[in-house]
Amino acid sequence: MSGKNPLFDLTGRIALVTGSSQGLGLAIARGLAQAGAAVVLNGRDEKKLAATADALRAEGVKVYPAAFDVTDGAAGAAAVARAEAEFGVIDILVNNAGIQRRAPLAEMTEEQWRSVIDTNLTSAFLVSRAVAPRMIARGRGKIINICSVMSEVSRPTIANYAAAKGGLKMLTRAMAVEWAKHGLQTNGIAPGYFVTELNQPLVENVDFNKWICGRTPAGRWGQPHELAGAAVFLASTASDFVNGQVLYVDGGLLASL
Ligand code: GCO
Repeated sequence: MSGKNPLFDLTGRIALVTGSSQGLGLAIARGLAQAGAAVVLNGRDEKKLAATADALRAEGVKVYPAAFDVTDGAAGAAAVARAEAEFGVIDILVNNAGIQRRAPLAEMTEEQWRSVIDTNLTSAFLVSRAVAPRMIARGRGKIINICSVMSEVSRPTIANYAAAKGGLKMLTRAMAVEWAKHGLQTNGIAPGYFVTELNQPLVENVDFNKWICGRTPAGRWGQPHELAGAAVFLASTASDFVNGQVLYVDGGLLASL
């Protein structure tokens, strides 16, 4: 028996992961690469993206850095066209890009609201609109939207983020409903609380850290690499009849009152 289970083998596949110069996006990109995929990395900062691409190449990963702003539809479409011409047609799209702009709702500025909605929700529409037509023409493709436990619940100061992630859960279902007949599978992964750059202020807050470890049945924060398995599953043949679903990787948080 060969080492790789063909159900989860991504050899020969190309994956675009938005927001993959660090954090969960980088962990997902690395996990897909370890399953055999070549990876198109994305971020807005070209230097940071180049450094991440070099680090992955040093691990033997075939990488193509594509620096573009995921909230700019025209720039994203051009970048996708360039990546597909120079690197190869995208088989797997992971809409991961996301930011946080925490503020009490009554004090939240329009910029704090719009920037989170644009980056965390609208970007998935824009990048998927750039990638899906060729997946549809080919009769196959995998789209994975990185939702959140905040697709189901919220907490004070993140109304913009929760609204965006709730919308991303429904966009996932809408994509599945329209594109399944073309051979595409669109699903979501919803992380609980993971140790990332975006959450570092929370990890370092003694009271918040204690609350999360008590609120999460696993009694701890997730580590980015712990998201890779769900991504490989939803990117592979193993999930060819899974559509419109959101897989919660949250240490049991949403199962618990
Ligand atoms: C927060 C956190 C969360 C997590 C994650 C949970 O401020 O509560 O940033 O939003 O990042 O989204 O899934």
